[in-house]
Amino acid sequence: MWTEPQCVAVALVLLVWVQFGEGKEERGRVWGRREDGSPKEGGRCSYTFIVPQQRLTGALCVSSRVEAANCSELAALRVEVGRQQEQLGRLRGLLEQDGGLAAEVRALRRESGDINARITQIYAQLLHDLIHKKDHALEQRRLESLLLNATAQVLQVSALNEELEKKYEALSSLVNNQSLLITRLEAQCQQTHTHPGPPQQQPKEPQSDSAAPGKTTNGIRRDQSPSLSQQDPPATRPYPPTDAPFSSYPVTKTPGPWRDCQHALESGENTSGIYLLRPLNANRLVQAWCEQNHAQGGWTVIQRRQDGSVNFFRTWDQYKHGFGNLNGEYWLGLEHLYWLSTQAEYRLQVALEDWQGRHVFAEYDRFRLEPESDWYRLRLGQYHGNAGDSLSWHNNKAFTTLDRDKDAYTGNCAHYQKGGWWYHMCAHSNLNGVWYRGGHYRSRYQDGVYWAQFHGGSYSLKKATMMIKPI
Ligand SMILES: [Ca+2]
Repeated sequence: MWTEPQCVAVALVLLVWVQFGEGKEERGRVWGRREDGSPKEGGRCSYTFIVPQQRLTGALCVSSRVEAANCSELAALRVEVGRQQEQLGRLRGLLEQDGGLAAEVRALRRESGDINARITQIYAQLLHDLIHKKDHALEQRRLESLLLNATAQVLQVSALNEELEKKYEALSSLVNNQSLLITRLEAQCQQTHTHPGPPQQQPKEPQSDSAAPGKTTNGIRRDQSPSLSQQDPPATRPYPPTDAPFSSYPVTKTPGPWRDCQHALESGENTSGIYLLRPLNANRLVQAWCEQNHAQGGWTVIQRRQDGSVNFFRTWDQYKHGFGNLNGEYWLGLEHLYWLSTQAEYRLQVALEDWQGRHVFAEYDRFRLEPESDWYRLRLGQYHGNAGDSLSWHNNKAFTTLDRDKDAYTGNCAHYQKGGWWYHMCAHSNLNGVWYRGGHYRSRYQDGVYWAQFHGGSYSLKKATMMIKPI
């Protein structure tokens, strides 16, 4: 059992613990100690100390002799308290520093927030620009699509225009032929009923024809071969009819058909005019103009330009079968040319006339065409003449028309030069171009009737004739 002084000491210590348990600085007094901590027998000792909470936990032993406690312990306690106050001061300093750091962190956070807001704004701007560019690309694609559609429509209209032009030309040719036929019929009627003289524009009609006026009709079949006519009615003739674009202008000679104009000449037909021909091995008839008075005669005219009355901007099929008017401008036809030029060896003469009346010619000692399977490729011999050689460059070249491109150029030469020819890339000559009046012409393309060695490519000739004759 504790004695009374022991109980008092315990109560005193507990009181101190209760009052200073929170670690606060307090002052108190203990009986038996002086103010400076030195022992004072029978008196009281004042003290100053801090009692940390942790230091007062656990069992507490107090000496039963309070009076025996000396002030040296109190001084040690004071030193300890002073040391702890210093630590507390340092801690306060650190706390103030922490407060400064916290303010700095808050400022940094605000700044970071501003930067984030700015980044969000820039991102939104970039997104907007991106969407705008995408819209621009879509608009561009839409415009391109519109342009393509417009181009396709232009091409369609162009094709339609070409088709209409072809129909117009065919109708014009038909009307022209009809007019010639009417004129011829009127002349023949006048000759039969009033004037027994030679017919108008009929070059040296043979006596046999004038002696039998009833037979001089416009029917080419009746004119060409009376014997055939007597044996077979026209509808059952073994020969196919000639091509539609040609006129039914009556042939000037009664016998025939001939292999070519040289054959007709050798048969005594020495008058220039329209003759009916049938090449060897060819089951076809063809009408052609025979030039029997030029350069010893016997020339079969295969092409002629003289007044621009016929459009030569034609299709492959038309160039194949021929077109135009036999007594004017015409193209004999590639298929006929092929059959004619392969039955014997031929030479070609190109006769040209400019707008000052100057005549020149170019002659090639061989002329032949390959069949259609080889695009009527041109085979030429040696040149001589005074026009200049503007066709040898086209030797061994295929024929090209606006609808069949066989030339070496990336585009279609016939499209630019407006006529079929044996184009290379493209031409030193083109006698099937546009007939311009007056010589020098202005055009976007070199599309006149020209022979480069004679007046160059921008001079459209007044007259051009291509004709062949056996060697
Ligand atoms: Ca081409």
